[in-house]
Amino acid sequence: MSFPQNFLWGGAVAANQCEGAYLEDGKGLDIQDILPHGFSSPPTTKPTADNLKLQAIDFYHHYKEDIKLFAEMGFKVFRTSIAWSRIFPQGDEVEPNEAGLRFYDELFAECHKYGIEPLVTISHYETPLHLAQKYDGWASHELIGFYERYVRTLFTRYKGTVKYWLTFNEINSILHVPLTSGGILTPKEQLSLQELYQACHHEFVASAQAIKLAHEMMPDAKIGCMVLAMPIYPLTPAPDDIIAVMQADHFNDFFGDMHVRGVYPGYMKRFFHEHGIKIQATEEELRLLRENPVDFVSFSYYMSICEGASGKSGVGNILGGKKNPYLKDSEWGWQVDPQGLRYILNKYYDRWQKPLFIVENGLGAKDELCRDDAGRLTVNDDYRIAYLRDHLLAVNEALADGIPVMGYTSWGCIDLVSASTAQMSKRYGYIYVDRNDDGSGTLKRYRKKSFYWYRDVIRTNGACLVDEKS
Ligand code: BGP
Repeated sequence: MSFPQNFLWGGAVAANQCEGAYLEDGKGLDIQDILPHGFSSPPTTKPTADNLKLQAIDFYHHYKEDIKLFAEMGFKVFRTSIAWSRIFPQGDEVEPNEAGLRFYDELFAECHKYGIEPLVTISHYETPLHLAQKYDGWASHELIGFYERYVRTLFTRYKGTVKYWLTFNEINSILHVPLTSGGILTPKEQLSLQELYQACHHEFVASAQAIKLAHEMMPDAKIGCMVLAMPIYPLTPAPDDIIAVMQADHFNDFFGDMHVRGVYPGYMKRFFHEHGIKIQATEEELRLLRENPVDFVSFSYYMSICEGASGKSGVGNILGGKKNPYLKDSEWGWQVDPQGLRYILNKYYDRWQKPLFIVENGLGAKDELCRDDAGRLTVNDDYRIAYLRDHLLAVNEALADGIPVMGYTSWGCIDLVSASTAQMSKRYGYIYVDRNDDGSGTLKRYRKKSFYWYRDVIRTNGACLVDEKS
């Protein structure tokens, strides 16, 4: 097997999908508190009782128990996000909320107790609501300053404690879900391309500023961007389809290009010109972008998609696209494609020549609790094991291709609330959490069959994957 000795095995969550405690210890509201049905339904005006994220899996109070379980699986790294509104409840204050900072002090200390490195997403779909309401989120240039203050606060507090950082979760999703991704309350249909791409520019500048600060304040830390990766295959070999794929790719690669190369690419300048878009950028901002590339590129990977000059777009993780007749769907219509992971790792490394980190991957599926031989409650999630095994074998292939992959954190290592649909029943975890879509449940945790499987994968540094295959 090709997994290096220092490969960072682990799991990933985001604050808004697991913490709950949505008003505790001075936390302010964030945009997820008004999105009870996920990102394709309109927001409410205030938090409503049917919003599962308000309590989520109550990680805020269960984190010790949960991290202990992660340690039992042998995690080397745990990816989570910091809820911006715990640190700056409104987002635009001058002084941070000490109780929020203390919560993450304790959370990271708990990780280190077991030798688990925290990997922190600075902004994961949880812009403080006040920033959305008062400034229209990242549509406003002012967000750059608020984010800088937030980031400076985090680096001051957690330097020496957190070594791995990501600036924005799935930054390219802002083009598709501007409220979830960019805290922009203006409905997407009313948002002009000018406003949307200007918002991207604001995030790029904020990201570059964070990278600069990280390098100045924490020379040992590594900071990366995070993109939603979705390989796009041509529907047919027709040249029109190939060009359609190339253009669709550009809208995703744009985000990595800005973080690695630091200049607006020619294909985007053309698009801006043809659509009358004029990005307002100062010389200083453009220099900041040029001079502060990321240390690594991280990404989520769930599925691939097809594109072509004609035909209807179907479902998929945020970006969408056309169905591939050679692939099977998950229960939520995401097309399962392990080889796509090897493909995207090769493609990204060819393009950017930066170390890569798979920070999300997994299967959202319905689970049923049952009893094991010893009478303990568990889930026989062989479908999840098969999905993860096939994807890890694809990572192994990419490593053999010579791609530097830093690590792998599977998504939702403990069941949590779905980002797209806000359901509990779309489960990803190695650990089952007793909570249902109607909000009922004891919140008790149970080890699934995949828990023991992943523990073996980590213990053997991937070697057991081959035995299983043969
Ligand atoms: C990504 C998000 C995550 C996560 C995951 C799974 O797009 O970064 O927050 O939720 O997808 O998606 P879902 O929860 O919709 O199944």
